[in-house]
This record gives sequence, structure tokens and C-alpha cells, in this order.
Amino acid sequence: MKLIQNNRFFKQVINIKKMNKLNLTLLMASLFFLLGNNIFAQHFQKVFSGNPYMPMNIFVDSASLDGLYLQAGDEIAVFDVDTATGAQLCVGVVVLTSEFLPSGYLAIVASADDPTTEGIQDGLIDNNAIIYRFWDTSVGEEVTLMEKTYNPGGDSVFVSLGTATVGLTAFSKLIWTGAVDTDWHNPANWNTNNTLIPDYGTHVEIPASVTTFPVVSNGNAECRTLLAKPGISVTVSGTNTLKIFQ
Ligand SMILES: [Ca+2]
Repeated sequence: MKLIQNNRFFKQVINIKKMNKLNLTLLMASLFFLLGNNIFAQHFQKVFSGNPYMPMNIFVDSASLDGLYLQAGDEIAVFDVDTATGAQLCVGVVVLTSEFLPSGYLAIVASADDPTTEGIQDGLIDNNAIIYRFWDTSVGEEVTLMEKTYNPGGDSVFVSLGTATVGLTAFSKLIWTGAVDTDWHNPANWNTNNTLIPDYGTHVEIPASVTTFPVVSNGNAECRTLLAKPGISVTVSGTNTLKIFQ
């Protein structure tokens, strides 16, 4: 019993009991403020406020990141491009409250551009491409590179009052294999061996084991980071560029 009484936590409990009602209220209010604003702060912020205008429902029936299920606190957002500025606008987002298993689905409610807010694009525009981004809360990074598999019964572009069902397979990192040739833009030269090449949000690694080094010769290239092991070269030819964002 003496040990417990000397315990710091026990003393804290006693101190809280001794607090008057006002102090206790202030303490609780501070805790709620911290919880609401810092610990569970949402990353993606929608361009519209209030109720969505003529919304589109986008059902995500599967979502993986580097072969793993998304976790609680991760986010999936959809973006359209601002016609005036070219900036990407978040028109809908869902925050995961638990691990996203294959048996489940998530609904994203995306707002259309409200005509009463004239001159301000605050939602999707019909027939524009749907751009997806994940928020990976474990590392605090956005993920932009993903394969999208749409259910053929629904929409696959933005349609106000429309419905899309999509599976998303995302990658934060691609590893060069050079399996076919030297072309950076050939998806067969990357480890996922699908339709993807790095984009501005992708970490890129060129391992020491490869014998064919990448050449950016077929347009401009982008990546988030570039890790090239000693002895590796990355060639950018002609007027092409390789932009490394981080
Ligand atoms: Ca508007």
C-alpha cells in the first residue's frame, strides 16, 4: 500500500480529485481541443464546405498500398483539376476508422461544382478524370501512383449524381529492374511489371544488382526521391528532364 501511495500516477489521481469543478472543466476542454486539432487532424481538406452539391458516389471495393491493406487513420481522396489554375482540388475524402479488409468497401461522396459559387471551382466537373491520392499516416506521406480497376457497370470519370466502383492498387515506391531495355518510361522495366511508371509521388530505387541502367529518352520523368546505389548511372538525354521532388 505504501508503494502505491508513492506512485506518481496515484498522486495525479488524487490531485484531479482535489480540483475544483472549473479547473476540471478547463482540463477536459483542453484535452478535447488537443484531440480534435492535433492527434486526429485530417490531412486532405475538401474544397467545398457544408453539404455536397449533386454528389457523385465513389465506392472503393479494395485498396492496397505496397501490397498491404490500408490502416485506420489512412485517407483516400479524389481530386479534380481547377480549370482556371491547373491546381488539384480535393472534391471528396474518406478517413479510415479501421483496417480496410477485402470484405469491406468505403464510400467517398464527391461534390460537383456549385454554380451558385460563380467563378470558384468548388467541386468536380463532369467527364474529367478522377485523380486519387492516399494519405499514409504511418509515414506521413501522400501516395499518388496507383492502378485503378473500375467495375464496368458504373462510371469511370467524374459524373455528378453518378456512381463508380473502383479497386485501387497503390505503390509508394518502384524499383528499377531494366528487365526489357533502358527506357525509364517502359513499365516492364519496373518491379511492379504492370502499367505504372514513377510519378511525382513515387520513391525510386535503382539497385546495385541491375546491369541495365535507366535512360530518360522518351519524354520528361518525375519521382519523389531517387536512390541509386554506387556504380549506377541515370541518363537524361536530349531535351528531356528528370524532376526529383524531394
Ligand atoms: Ca462553383
